[in-house]
Amino acid sequence: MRILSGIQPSGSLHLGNYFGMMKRMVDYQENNELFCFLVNYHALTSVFDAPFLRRQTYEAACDFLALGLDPAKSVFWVQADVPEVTELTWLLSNVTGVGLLERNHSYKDKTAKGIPASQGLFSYPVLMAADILLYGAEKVPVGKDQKQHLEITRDIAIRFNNTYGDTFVIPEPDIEDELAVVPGIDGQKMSKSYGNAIEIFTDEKSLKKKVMSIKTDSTPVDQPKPIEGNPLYEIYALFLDDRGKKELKERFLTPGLKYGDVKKEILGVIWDYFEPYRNERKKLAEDRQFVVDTMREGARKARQVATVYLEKARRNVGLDYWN
Ligand code: AQP
Repeated sequence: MRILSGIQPSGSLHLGNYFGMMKRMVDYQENNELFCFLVNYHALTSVFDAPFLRRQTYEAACDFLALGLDPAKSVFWVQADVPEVTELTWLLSNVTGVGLLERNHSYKDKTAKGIPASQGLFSYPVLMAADILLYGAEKVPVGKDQKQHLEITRDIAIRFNNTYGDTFVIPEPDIEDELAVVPGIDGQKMSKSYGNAIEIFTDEKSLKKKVMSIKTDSTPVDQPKPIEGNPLYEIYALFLDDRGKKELKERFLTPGLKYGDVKKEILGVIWDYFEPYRNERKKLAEDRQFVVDTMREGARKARQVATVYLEKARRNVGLDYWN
């Protein structure tokens, strides 16, 4: 099956990105045709600092490679290295109702948080639709925050196919309920831009500071602790199998549990979990040429698929005028 997903290089990648999308992508590469990319055109909707974006694009490439994305088993590239996606965005724009975009929650949330209400931000889902349709993706692993964007992609693809004839594969979202929304240290959705994220590759001191500030409720020590909506439980559970989760639940429900002790455990769990990846990450950061060559080769492979779909779309809308 062809599986595709992307991530914005708009800041340091965090546990929400990892469990919501990155880890699942790495797992999928074993038995599927995996397409994975860094969506830097999308990042332009909220990042206006060129050196920062440049740096983060490189950092995100190192992160993904260190976490196990294997360029020999997948196609891994940077979105702007295949600029055909912007042409497809234009073709799709003409079958995208303004009402569809006006109902987009993410646009409303982002502008409410102070991100400028630009035309780029408004049409973010059309660029995302182009990303997905340009590669014929059948399945798209994402966190729950992207559910509506996927529905918009499907609407646009269906409208295009109905207008111009069968052109695009209609993709299915792949959202895992348990990992749908990883909470940040304040209990809200963990996000790069909300200052509530626990970064994957951070130093031990910063990690400690973040973990120690995970929001807790004021349940007395001698009372059972809540599970649902408790960021401490939810973050810890990310690292556990079913049996571990069951035991953790019992500990939370047994009076006497001290949140301070749980935080120390979580710190150790996160630090140990990423230990091998940290070592790999260090090696990659010292071999820039390898990373650059890998990403260029990924873009070459991605482009081969992209041009086939773009040509088909151009033909079907009537842009093949010299033939
Ligand atoms: N908290 C989360 N829980 C589960 N999944 C999440 N994802 C992000 N946050 C969580 C998933 O990570 C993938 C990549 O996200 P993105 O970088 O393209 O954009 P985003 O969803 O907007 O991520 P952020 O961190 O929240 O970025 P900002 O703050 O820049 O908007 C997606 O599959 C997403 O669902």
